[in-house]
Amino acid sequence: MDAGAEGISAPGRIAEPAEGISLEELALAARNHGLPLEALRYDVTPPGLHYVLVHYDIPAARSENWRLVVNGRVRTPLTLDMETLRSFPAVTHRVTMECAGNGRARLVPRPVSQPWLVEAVGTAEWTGVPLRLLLAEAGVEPDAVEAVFGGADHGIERGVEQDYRRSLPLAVARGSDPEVLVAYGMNGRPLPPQHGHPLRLVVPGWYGMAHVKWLREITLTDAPFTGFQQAVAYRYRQEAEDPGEPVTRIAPRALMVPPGFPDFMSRVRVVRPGQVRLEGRAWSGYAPVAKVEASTDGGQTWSEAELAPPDENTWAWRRWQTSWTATPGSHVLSARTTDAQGNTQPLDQPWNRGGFGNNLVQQISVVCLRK
Ligand SMILES: Nc1nc2c(c(=O)[nH]1)N[C@H]1C(S)=C(S)[C@@H](COP(=O)(O)O)O[C@H]1N2
Ligand SMILES: [Mo]
Repeated sequence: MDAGAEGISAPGRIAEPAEGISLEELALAARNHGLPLEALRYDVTPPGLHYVLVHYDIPAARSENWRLVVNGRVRTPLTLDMETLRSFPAVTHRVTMECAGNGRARLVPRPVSQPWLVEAVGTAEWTGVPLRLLLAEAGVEPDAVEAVFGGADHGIERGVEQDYRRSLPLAVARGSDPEVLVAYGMNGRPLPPQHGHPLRLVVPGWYGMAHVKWLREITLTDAPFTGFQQAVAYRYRQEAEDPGEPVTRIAPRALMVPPGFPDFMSRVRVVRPGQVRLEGRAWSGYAPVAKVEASTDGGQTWSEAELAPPDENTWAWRRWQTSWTATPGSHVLSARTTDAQGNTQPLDQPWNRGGFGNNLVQQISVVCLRK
């Protein structure tokens, strides 16, 4: 089987590197949407502006008759309704979520899939039950190695008919930092349909594919899960035959709010001469952000930006800012981040067949007017 691509559901379709965008990809892109980059200004992404990625259809789901089943290698299988889930101690975590395919549209050759530029990101306050509490309630058997999460959505992906399913190693599922949530709330409200109503998984620090929406089954297994979204899709591969490495945590990225105002068709940014405030957000799924640098000369020279002090939201993006004196002419602006483990962003594309984890430094073309 071929390396993973997201959301192409035509039977038998093979994700081959491509040049142009197909009508099928346009139809897929029309269902899903990114964060308008000006919304990087908000600590928590306002309703409707968080990116959305759905492989198949949003399933019919009503919270009144929703049940979450916990089964497999457990002492006591559970069937939990929403009221019972709400009776567990609730926690809220602010989490930045990013699609593993973010940045894919810039790859050459470009993998056939949802053509994200850099906008597949958002930050929300997720409320729910720590997964470790549900696992403790069910009593995990000593031979369990993974938890498999099943969503209620259904479709065909490259010839394979399936429900959306992903797994986590038991140590991650039971972890307390990051603490995995079975979430029923987003920004203080019930989950909206497109974000998994009434229940989803939230795995702070991990790329979006791990955060299973419309969650209805958690199965503890004594062997690693080999389903499509785990073993076929979402692997870093160079060659189709290559088993690849699993896509897991979010690689560091800084994004800048595009300064000035846009030219409608070229999307070039236009500014006036003088002081221009450059600001944005930076995050990493490995460790806290340690620094952000900005460049206003196409990446030749870099200077350190001012970074907001760390707070309790370890898995949420951090604000940064700096200032630039714009002079008439064309400029290329960039920002890049480095996390506390020393992970940073490349200046050359990290290509792989699925187009995952492309955290290439952002480049924004700006034209500064004469006055
Ligand atoms: N059940 C289910 N869960 C899913 C998906 C899906 O198609 N079905 N898409 C995944 C992917 S690839 C991403 S990037 C995130 C997107 O979450 P959001 O739409 O809430 O931003 O959900 C993940 N969870
Ligand atoms: Mo994704």
